[in-house]
Amino acid sequence: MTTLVPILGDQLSRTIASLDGCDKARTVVLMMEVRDETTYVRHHKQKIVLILSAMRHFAAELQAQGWLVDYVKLDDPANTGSFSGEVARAVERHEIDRVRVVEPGEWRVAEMMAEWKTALGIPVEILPDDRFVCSKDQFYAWAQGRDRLLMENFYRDMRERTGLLMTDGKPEGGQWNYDKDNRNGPDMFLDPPPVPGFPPDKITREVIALVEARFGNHFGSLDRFCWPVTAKQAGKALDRFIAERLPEFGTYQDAMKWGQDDLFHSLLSTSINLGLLDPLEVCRRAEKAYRERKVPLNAAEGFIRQIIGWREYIRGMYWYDMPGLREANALGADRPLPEFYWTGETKMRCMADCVRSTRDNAHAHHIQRLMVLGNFALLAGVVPQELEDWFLVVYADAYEWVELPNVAAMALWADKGRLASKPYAASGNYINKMSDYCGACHYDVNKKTGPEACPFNPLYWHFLVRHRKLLENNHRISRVYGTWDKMAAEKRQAYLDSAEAVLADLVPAAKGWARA
Ligand code: FAD
Ligand code: DLZ
Ligand code: SF4
Repeated sequence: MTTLVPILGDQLSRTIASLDGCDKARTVVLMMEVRDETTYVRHHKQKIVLILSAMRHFAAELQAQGWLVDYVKLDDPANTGSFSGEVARAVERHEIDRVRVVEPGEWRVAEMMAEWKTALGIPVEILPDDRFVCSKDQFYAWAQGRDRLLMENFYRDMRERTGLLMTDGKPEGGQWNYDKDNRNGPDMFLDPPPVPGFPPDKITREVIALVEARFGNHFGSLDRFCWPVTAKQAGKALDRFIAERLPEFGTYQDAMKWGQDDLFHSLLSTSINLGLLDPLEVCRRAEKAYRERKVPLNAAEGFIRQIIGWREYIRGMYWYDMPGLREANALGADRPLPEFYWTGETKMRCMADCVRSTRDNAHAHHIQRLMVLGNFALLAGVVPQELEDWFLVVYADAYEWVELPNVAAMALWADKGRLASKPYAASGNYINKMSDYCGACHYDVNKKTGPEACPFNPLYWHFLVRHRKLLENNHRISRVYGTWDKMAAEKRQAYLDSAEAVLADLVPAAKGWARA
């Protein structure tokens, strides 16, 4: 009996469930670089290099451990270009009796996998992905029957279940959440320690050459590629983060600074999502640093909340709300994605800096994604599916299970508030408070209307007025309608006219950036 174990590009965990209990002498591990995965959207070049290089390194590790690995390269002339085609070929090639695989992260691939049993005519065992702290079943059990699926409630359950930052059954320090301590803007003299980079080795250089040759016209630059591509490198990145940047992580979590792409963030999402780091282990390391008094509670709690709170909740919501989430558009948004999301050519200094970091690093940190890139699209009424494609293309950590709920539900409120109780809509004032972008911007953040005004200011009111029917009874937002109603009629008209002028100036992106 020979078993085929396909391992997908984001399943690069040493403890992957599909290998557990397998006999090395009777198992063929299949890893596949396939055209369909590299092109279903036109991923940022760094994202493709990261995944293919990490796959090649992982295959070499498994081989060194004595596994028989059949590694199909992208330029293999016999490569059929799809997971299903390559699994079928491998079944023939190795006279396979059964397939054992871990469920994929994406709905799209789960649909493919569901057909394998019939197509191959042999048993196909699809195992749950136990690399998440909360299983799908546990999430469904938590979600079912609740009116509101609030992240904060889910997070408290996860703290209790994992015991992280719990003492005698109570949250450490007496509170569940220290977010109020985590809202500092950038200090003028903020000087975060550099994030460790991992210069490309021979394997990565080969992949870079392949990607330049085959995907040279995809978005993004490869010049600064230095992502961890092995578990060892990811472990080093984690060590350095815990020692050097975690202590300030909480305080400056929401800050933005021009030209400073990393601040005190961990940059560990690519490694966690690929499987190079285990999310629970990452949280335990943060807790240990707190218990040893090396980091303050607001930092450790804030960081742990991002992982066992937000990350697990987002993954649960994806499976709970699919396949409908991909079509969701509660606000009826119909504006094409503006061109500057791809070119960065805009006089809005905040937006230009976020797009630049995205192009150079295949990364932007959370508040840039949410309150600049997402917020503008929300206010302008960009079609959710166009922004979703953009986010899926441009970030090295983007897979649909994590990208889609963040974009559709958190940033665009396309799910009508199942995930976020109110839209994350903000005027220039918020960006000014949390960043140093505005001082040198072409626009004036203090001007509310007219051609010199920060575009976020009139767009904010235009958004609220457009969606009054849906939002004015939302107790978290209804107050602002009182402010609007008290404004002089001319002022209100000036806001609406200015917003219309901003919207009229938006140049739609050409087709073909995200999908061929
Ligand atoms: P840190 O700031 O150091 O946070 C620590 C960890 O917490 C991250 O590594 C990540 O694993 C986790 N985390 C924090 N917030 C979230 C969240 N909202 N959802 C899931 N995990 C979270 N994250 C992705 O991994 N892939 C995506 O495609 C993605 N798209 C996003 C789109 C939008 C519109 C928004 C608002 C957020 C998105 N995020 C996504 C979440 C978050 O922005 C990134 O995880 C984070 O910026 C990664 O950088 P970091 O590792 O330095 O994170
Ligand atoms: C994103 C991606 C890319 C670009 N290429 C590959 C690949 O060639 N082979 C592979 O196994 N995985 C790749 N991936 C990651 C997959 O898209 C991911 O595993 C599925 O979408 C499931 O989340
Ligand atoms: Fe962005 Fe407005 Fe500030 Fe300019 S003034 S950086 S557009 S928020």
